[in-house]
Amino acid sequence: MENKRNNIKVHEETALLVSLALPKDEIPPKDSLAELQALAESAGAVVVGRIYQNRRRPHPASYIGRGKAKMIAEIVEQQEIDTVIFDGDLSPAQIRELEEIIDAKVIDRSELILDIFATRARTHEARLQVDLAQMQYTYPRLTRMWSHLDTVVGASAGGIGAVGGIGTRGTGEKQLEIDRRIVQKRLSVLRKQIAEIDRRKKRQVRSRGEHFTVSLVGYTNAGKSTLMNLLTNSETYVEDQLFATLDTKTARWELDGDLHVLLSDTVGFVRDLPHHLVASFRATLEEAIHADLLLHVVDVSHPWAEQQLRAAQHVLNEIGCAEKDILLVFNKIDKALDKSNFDTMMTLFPEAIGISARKDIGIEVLRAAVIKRVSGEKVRLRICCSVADGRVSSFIRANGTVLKEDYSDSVVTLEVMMGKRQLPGLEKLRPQSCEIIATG
Ligand SMILES: Nc1nc2c(ncn2[C@@H]2O[C@H](COP(=O)(O)OP(=O)(O)OP(=O)(O)O)[C@@H](O)[C@H]2O)c(=O)[nH]1
Ligand SMILES: [Mg+2]
Repeated sequence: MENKRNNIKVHEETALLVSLALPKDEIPPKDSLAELQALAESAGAVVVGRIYQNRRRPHPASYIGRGKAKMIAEIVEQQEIDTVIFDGDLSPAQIRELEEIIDAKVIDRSELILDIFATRARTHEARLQVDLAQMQYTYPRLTRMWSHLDTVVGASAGGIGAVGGIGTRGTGEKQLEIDRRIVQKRLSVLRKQIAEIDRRKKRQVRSRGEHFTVSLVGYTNAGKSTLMNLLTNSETYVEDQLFATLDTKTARWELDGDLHVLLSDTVGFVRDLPHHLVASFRATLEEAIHADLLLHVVDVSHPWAEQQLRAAQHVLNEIGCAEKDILLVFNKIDKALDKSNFDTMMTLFPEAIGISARKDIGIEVLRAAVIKRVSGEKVRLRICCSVADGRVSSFIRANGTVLKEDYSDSVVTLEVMMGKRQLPGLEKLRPQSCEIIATG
């Protein structure tokens, strides 16, 4: 039997989507399937149909009921469908059972996401991370494939004829052991390479120590790259497609006068992101983990904006960003047609800043909020410097508000309101004296 899982080529594939409606579902299956369809299309598949089944819980052996599986098998045969994608996580045993009934490749949502990452990963680093995630995820399933090989080899040993060819001869068990060892070895090589990248990335992030760093995070397709492009005049890939961005990009965002931050665009999050993928994308997410401030971008025009926001929060918690300073940014307000949905979101999250990255709306409010975070708590300072010292006075004028100035001989005494975080920058310029006279 040809093993269809060996060669996952999603391009130009026809796909049938299957969803199980369970009582505990947070999102109705219709909407969950709409997302699965967007994911499948992102992977290059052509979706030819959707099938639902209501059940109290998944069937332990075949996920959906056997009768439904047989019905799917008929549709697959009639319409020559290549792939059946299940909107949930299937166990290796369930996949085996389903592939016995249905003559098509059977994959689940996690595998589909892994596949998108595999086709989209451009840099060496992203490829390694996807490789590792795929190997870890498919490992239990590979064991299943090999147990199938086992029986073939076992049969050949029993005299039916040599079936497997080079590499599959010998006892099945030995073969299984050898293949397991190959996978283990590859996994350990990948882990080492990724650990090295991790270290390099950490050094890189540390070297940005004196810059204030801001990361764009949020659900896939929320508009992070569009916002990045608008703020930094760069040209990051923007597409109405899930997981358009897989690699981190960093650029300078000029805030005001001398004030700037380093802004990073990151990979988007999705509901139930495969766990291995989160783990191996830690290096890519390193920017987010170490950023001084996160801008959590939400597509507020989306009917499931709140669920997407919470799913992204869940991933942020998982990568250790729960305690971070996070600004909520509600994007696509130009499109938020469902006013009641938008109003509910604003009631739930009154601190959120509404913007449109595409139409350049609300950016000044966002900029002001970021400036406030960068500058930190305001302090009132008394600074003395030489009148001839142009560097000190231009720093003060760029980063603070001058309240009073007194000139006597060649010395100027200024009273200034300035963000606390600007103090180290000021001290580096060595004014004659600088004291805090009030805070807040
Ligand atoms: N109407 C409207 N569309 C927007 C806005 N911002 C982004 N979009 C569109 O939303 C889609 C996704 O935008 P991206 O910037 O690629 O989203 P992303 O968050 O970077 O997505 P991933 O990289 O896939 O995680 C594109 O078609 C954008 O043109 C906006 O303010 N209004
Ligand atoms: Mg993007």
